[in-house]
Amino acid sequence: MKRALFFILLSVLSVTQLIPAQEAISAADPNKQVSAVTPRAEEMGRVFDQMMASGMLTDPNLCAVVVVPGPATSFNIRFGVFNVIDDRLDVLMIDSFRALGGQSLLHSSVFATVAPASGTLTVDYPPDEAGNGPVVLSFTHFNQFASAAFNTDPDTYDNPSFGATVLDMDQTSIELVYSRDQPGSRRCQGTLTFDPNLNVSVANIVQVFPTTGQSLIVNGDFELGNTGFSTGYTFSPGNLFPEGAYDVATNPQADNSLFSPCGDHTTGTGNMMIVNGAVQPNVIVWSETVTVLPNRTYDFSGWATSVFPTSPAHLQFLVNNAPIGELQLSSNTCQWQPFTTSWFSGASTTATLSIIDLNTDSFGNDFALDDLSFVVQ
Ligand SMILES: [Ca+2]
Ligand SMILES: [Ca+2]
Ligand SMILES: [Ca+2]
Ligand SMILES: [Ca+2]
Repeated sequence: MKRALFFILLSVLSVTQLIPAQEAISAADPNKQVSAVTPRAEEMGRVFDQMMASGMLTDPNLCAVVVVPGPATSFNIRFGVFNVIDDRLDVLMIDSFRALGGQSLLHSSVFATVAPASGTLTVDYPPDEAGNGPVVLSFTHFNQFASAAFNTDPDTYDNPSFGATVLDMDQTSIELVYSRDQPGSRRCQGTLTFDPNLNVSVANIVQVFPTTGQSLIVNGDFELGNTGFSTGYTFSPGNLFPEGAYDVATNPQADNSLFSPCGDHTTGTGNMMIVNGAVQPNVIVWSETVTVLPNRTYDFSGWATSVFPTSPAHLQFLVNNAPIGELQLSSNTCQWQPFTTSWFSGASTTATLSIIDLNTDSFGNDFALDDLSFVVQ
């Protein structure tokens, strides 16, 4: 499917370019004399196949692909933008301040634009032919698998007729803003690099905000020791015979000779939170408050195991005091069980994550926690 849609991009890249009226003003600038040079769709199809085969398009954080077709010596600076993700691309910014080997290029005009199929393309900057600086474009209806194309005229500070080549554009930075009316909306960034094998400059534009795959929980693996969280339990290092007590340590049996000698979940030799379940209800075992973006889905996950076989703990997970999931531990000790549950932030800007034990038996009801994680989707 992506391949078929890529051909739509290729067709807009190949649109016959009309020489703009301003051409007479800068007739000597080869970046404005590009009507003869257009990439052939079949060549670009091969490029796309190679990109797919090389794994260039499998990054889970990939937002969009931007290409500038070669050859390296071409003065035809024609950008093709292909939106990969299910989100609306609103703004594109191009700065070539690191291009031309660090001497920098300034874009003086944008021309021969092709808007997304059912949307619009507006040149916000440069304002006219006399512009000097980055390019800022805004779009409407630039949805998943849609594409757009346009040419720019890059010049140097002191030469408004400078002929920049595709290779000169290397290190050009491209930034995208998605759904800009949404708080915490997605930002993506990439850098143009000429690939001589593909004969095209490619920028894989990947998500840089919000940060994905990174847990907001401090010390979720407990490797920093007894820090980064709050609890209603009593910290009792080396002695977990009392109910309602916990330790952060590497071996439950060292805290209570009746417990199993479990390794932690992270490495087998690291720290875990070891707990002798409380006999009062609703005592918070573990809690932490984190800052969140509104209208985002977060995954709260982690691992737990019984450390004594009798009356296993029944854990409940809460966000902002609302239960969002439970985990009934088995009586098998030292067998780490995962839990994962999702939460939608809505209007919230903070999330207080907590874990309680619904079992209040005094005999048994002993467990450990490790590798707690809270990540935005
Ligand atoms: Ca130029
Ligand atoms: Ca120029
Ligand atoms: Ca650990
Ligand atoms: Ca107990």
